[in-house]
Amino acid sequence: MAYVYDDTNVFARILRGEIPNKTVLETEHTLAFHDIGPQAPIHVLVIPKGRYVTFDHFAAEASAEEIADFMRTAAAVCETLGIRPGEGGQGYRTIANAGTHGVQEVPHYHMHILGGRVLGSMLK
Ligand code: DGP
Repeated sequence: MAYVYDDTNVFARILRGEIPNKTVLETEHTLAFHDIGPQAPIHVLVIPKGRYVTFDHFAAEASAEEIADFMRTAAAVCETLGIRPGEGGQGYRTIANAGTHGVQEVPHYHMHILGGRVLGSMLK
């Protein structure tokens, strides 16, 4: 099934400059900004600038350059915000929700980076 990207979604509007954001890092292919409703002291969203709906869509159709840029920008966010474990920081969690069961609200692929406190143990 081919994904249909909705250009009216809120992250598309952020990328077009129609909605302001608190940017942490920006590159040619990637934007990282603070979540509007933080679930932890640090809650950053990392999004590709390309039109991808979910993680699997991004992995299947983005170029190797876009994917590498996305991953390295996400890692650079952890470095910039001082949350890398063992580097003076105390760690973080990455999450990517997809679809109905993943409870994805915004249909533009994004990685959540959460940190700044001990996080709940949803996976344990
Ligand atoms: P998800 O459920 O994984 O699709 O998470 C979407 C996240 O997007 C949610 O944590 C809140 C955040 N969000 C929604 N609208 C805005 C916005 O206008 N600005 C920012 N910075 N974040 C937003």
